[in-house]
Amino acid sequence: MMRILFHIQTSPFARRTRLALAHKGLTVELRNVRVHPEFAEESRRLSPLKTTPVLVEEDGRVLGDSTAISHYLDRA
Ligand SMILES: N[C@@H](CCC(=O)N[C@@H](CS)C(=O)NCC(=O)O)C(=O)O
Repeated sequence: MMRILFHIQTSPFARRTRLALAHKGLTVELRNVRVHPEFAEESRRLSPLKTTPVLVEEDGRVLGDSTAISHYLDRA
């Protein structure tokens, strides 16, 4: 399974996560929740925070909050 990022193109929180992933050379499938309502639903189902960005790791682990995602990527 590929790493997935549920995001909004213009959100600074999402941009921060996209930059962190790019900085680490990690590839990700981007799912824009504004363009595709079904992605918004899926993202809300996956994360209790109900905000974007939401990162789904290759092992299925779900991470929310751009700060927490950055810390996780730094450790991983
Ligand atoms: N602390 C969160 C904030 C994220 C956030 O507020 N995202 C907005 C979009 S820019 C959102 O999902 N809002 C939808 C909502 O609050 O229901 C983070 O850093 O990821």
